[in-house]
Amino acid sequence: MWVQLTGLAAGVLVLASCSSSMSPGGGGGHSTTITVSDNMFTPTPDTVNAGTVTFSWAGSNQHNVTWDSGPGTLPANSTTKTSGSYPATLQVGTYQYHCTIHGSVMSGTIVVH
Ligand SMILES: [Cu+2]
Repeated sequence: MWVQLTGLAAGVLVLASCSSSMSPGGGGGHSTTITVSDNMFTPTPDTVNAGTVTFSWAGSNQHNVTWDSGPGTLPANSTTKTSGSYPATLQVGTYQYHCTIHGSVMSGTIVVH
């Protein structure tokens, strides 16, 4: 019983520390699915565990995901398209990316840990 309670408390602490690191209304999140819409990525900044994130196109205009910086070899950039999805496998570190059509106004950050 004590072990179970301790495990539960640890889980709550992890969740609490994660959400408290976000500024109020900053639009950050914890999702392995990032929406590509006109003209923004959601959520950003995004904080996830190492592994695969999937970008999912939801807007009506053409967009792409082009990596600017990150740890190790960057994933291949997505194609430019209006629908569909694109998976990227990420390692621990901070990634910066943007859409080359819309430039810095359509950019994002993913923190992987
Ligand atoms: Cu775009």
